[in-house]
Amino acid sequence: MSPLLVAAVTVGCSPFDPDLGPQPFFCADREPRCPDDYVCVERVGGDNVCLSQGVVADAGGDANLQCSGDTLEPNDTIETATMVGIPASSDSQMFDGVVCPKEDLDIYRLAVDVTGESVRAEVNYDSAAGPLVVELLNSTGISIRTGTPTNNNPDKLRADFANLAEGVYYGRVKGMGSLNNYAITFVVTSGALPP
Ligand SMILES: [Ca+2]
Ligand SMILES: [Ca+2]
Repeated sequence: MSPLLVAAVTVGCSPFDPDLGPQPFFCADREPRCPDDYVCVERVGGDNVCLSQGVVADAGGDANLQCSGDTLEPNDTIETATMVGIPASSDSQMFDGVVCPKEDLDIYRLAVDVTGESVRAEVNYDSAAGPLVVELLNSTGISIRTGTPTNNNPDKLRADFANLAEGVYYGRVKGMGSLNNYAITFVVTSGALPP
């Protein structure tokens, strides 16, 4: 085999090259909606496409591109927080979120109805696309717990707080300078938090 042919085969078949190119392609219906290093965005006209993070980051002033794959926006402040309404039939509620743009904050409001209940905010995501931080905040927006990897799994972060006083609390998700999709599940229970 000639050296030229070896080089061509090596480049063409590398399993370690995640670059799928800059052309948009449709997002999946479920998480993860896009491959690593791509983010799902809504285009004017209404379809949702995966774009490379580099393209999205460079498109801040482009009116044709919105970070609106996250239908929960705006939720960047405790005043505009996404409401968590845990159904009576269940102790938990899940949301699909997107950190986009990089400075995005996603804040969720939940209530502890009875002193002594325990709360969990669990984020599942692909940490390889960029780390996320999940926190529980008190009623004034002060962080009272930061999520940590669960069972050494960096893609599953949990912020647990047992025996909280009755009142309003918030969950907050933010990135560390990158865009990412995630799923967040809130648990409010009078019993023990599930393992
Ligand atoms: Ca968001
Ligand atoms: Ca937000």
